[in-house]
Parts: sequence; C-alpha cells; structure tokens
Amino acid sequence: MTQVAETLESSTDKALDRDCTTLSRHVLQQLQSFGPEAQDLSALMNRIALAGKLIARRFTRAGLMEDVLGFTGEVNVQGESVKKMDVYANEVFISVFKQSGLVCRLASEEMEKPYYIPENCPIGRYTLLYDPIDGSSNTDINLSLGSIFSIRQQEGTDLDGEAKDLLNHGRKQLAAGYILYGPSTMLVYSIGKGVHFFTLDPSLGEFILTQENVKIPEHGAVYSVNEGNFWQWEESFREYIRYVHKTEGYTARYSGAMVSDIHRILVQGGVFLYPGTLQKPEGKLRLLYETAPLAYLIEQAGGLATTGTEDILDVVPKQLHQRTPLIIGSQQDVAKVESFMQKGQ
Ligand code: AHM
Ligand code: MG
Repeated sequence: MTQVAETLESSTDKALDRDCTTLSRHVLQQLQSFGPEAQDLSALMNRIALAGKLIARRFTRAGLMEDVLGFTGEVNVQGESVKKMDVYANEVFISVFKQSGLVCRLASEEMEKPYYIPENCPIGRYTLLYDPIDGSSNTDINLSLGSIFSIRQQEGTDLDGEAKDLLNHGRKQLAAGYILYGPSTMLVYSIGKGVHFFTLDPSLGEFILTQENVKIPEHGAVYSVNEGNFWQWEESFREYIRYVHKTEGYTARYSGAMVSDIHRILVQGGVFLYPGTLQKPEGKLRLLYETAPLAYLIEQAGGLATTGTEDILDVVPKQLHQRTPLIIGSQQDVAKVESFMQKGQ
C-alpha cells in the first residue's frame, strides 16, 4: 500500500472510531467490563440519552407546533408555575424507563412523591433523580435550557413507598450529568471516572463523544449570579460581589439556566452562585435533583461545590425536595467566595 493510501486509511479509521464512540460504548469502555453492573449503567445512560433526544426534538420544533409552549395553569410542589414543556419532559423520563427492568423509582423536581414503575420493581435496583427542565423561564423564548440527572442504587425494599433511602449524601450517586439544549444538544456525564462531553449528531440521531476527561480550569474570569437579589443577600456575600466589581479581570454571565452557566464555567473556569437570601437562607435550588448531581460532576472535573459552609456532596437532606445554597466552579474561585462568607460567621 502506498503511503498516501495508508494515511487515508488511518484517517478514515480515526473518523469512524470517533463516530462509533457512542454513550453506551463509552460507559462499557470506562468500566472495562461487560458484567451486569456495567451493562446496567450503559443501558441506563442509553435511556437517558433517548429522553434527551426526545426533549431536544420537541424544543427544536416548539414554535411550529400547537400547545407546546406556555403554562399549564398549575403550580408544582415547589410552588412554581408549571410549563407545558416541564410536564412533557417529566413524562418523557418516566416513559423511557417503563419496561426497562432497570429503574423502580423516579424522583423529580416536578413530582411531590417518587413515581414507581411496579413492573420494574422486582429487579430494578436503580433510582433516577432528575430535573426535567432546568431554566424553565427560557422555554418560551428559545434560549438554552437543560435537564439534570442522577442515578442512585436503591437501598432496602422501600415497602412503605417513602423512599427514605434517598435521604442520603451525594457521594452515594453512581452517575450524574446534564443534557444541554443549546445550538447543539450535548450530554455531559460522569460515572465517577472523569467528565465526558457528547454531542448529538442529528444526522445519526446519536450522542457522539466529543471531549473526554474534561478538567475545569483552576481559575476563571466569570462570576455567574442573579445580582437582582443583591439587597436580599447577607452582607458577607454582598462584600464578595463588591470585591469582583472592584477587581480587574472579572466578568459577569448569567443566562437564567444553570446548566448553561455551569457548562460555560466547566469549560472556561469561574464560579456560579445561588446563595441563600435573608428570607430564604436555603436558597432556591434543590439538592437531590440539581445541586448534588452538578456537584458530583464538577468535583469529577477537579472543581468544588459548597453551600458556603459544607461540601454539597456531604449534605444529607431531611426531605426529598430540600434546597441548598450553591457555590460551584473552579477551585480558586469557590475558595475566594468561601473566604468572604466565613468572615460573616
Ligand atoms: P428551574 O429548575 O425551575 O428552572 O429553576 C432553576 C433555575 C436555574 O437554572 C437558574 O440558574 C435559576 O433557576 C434562575 O433563578 P432566578 O430567576 O431566581 O435567578
Ligand atoms: Mg432546575
């Protein structure tokens, strides 16, 4: 074979290999096993990917279809007005796990109690926790949104249906990640072996590996926070904001969808903040569906996530829908915020 032919062949091989690194194959590669645990995790990720594709498809055509955008007129367990897309996305996750034999329970930000799939329960040893649509306020205006997911092993029989075993710290998560619905749809995940980016190739209908072992920079210029809450924050936190205003090299970015903001920070460094307020010291974000999965991911990428006083992954919730403040991102930037908050104690 000539050298030109060899080079052509090897670049075709590389391109094919890249196109074949789908999510399920990647999970198996990571675990270096074809055993039942590895097969389960691979199948779980595959179903989450299907949910992401269905939701992305609906978002892409939302403006062209009847009855997709806007509110349902109902209020969810969080006291927030429910959008039609919240309901759709919540149901998509339930639907993709029916008849899977994998997941007995799903717990979501949108449902007061976990949803049980009885036909899966005798063997389904996993629980899916999720925020079907993160950044709901962006839904009707065609801006970036996300879905957040986390997988935990079911502990005990849960015969009373109270799902008490879920009231446990975030280090119990087996996998976590998010789907980002932006100009392209991305799926970012970790099973405790680094953080990996997949991009949906619409022509294939598959998420293909685009970046492996992503590491968050130790420091970045971005701080991402809703400064409209300035006068509702503790003075120590206000001092931190004054510090970034006065110090050269900081820049603000806030999209209204945490998944987008944290994705930017994961790639470019910086810090995302949703602290408590004087009236709501627990903040807005939910531990089991939002802050713990994102903390797991950012720690896997070498960053930090804290409430200001405690690592997010160490927080043990007292109830399913418990909220926590969140300071998450590059090591140096999170440490800087903490240093201000500790002065206030
Ligand atoms: P949601 O899951 O109901 O959309 O709420 C979470 C979202 C985050 O994505 C975003 O960072 C935050 O709420 C925005 O809240 P606020 O409008 O208070 O800044
Ligand atoms: Mg959310």
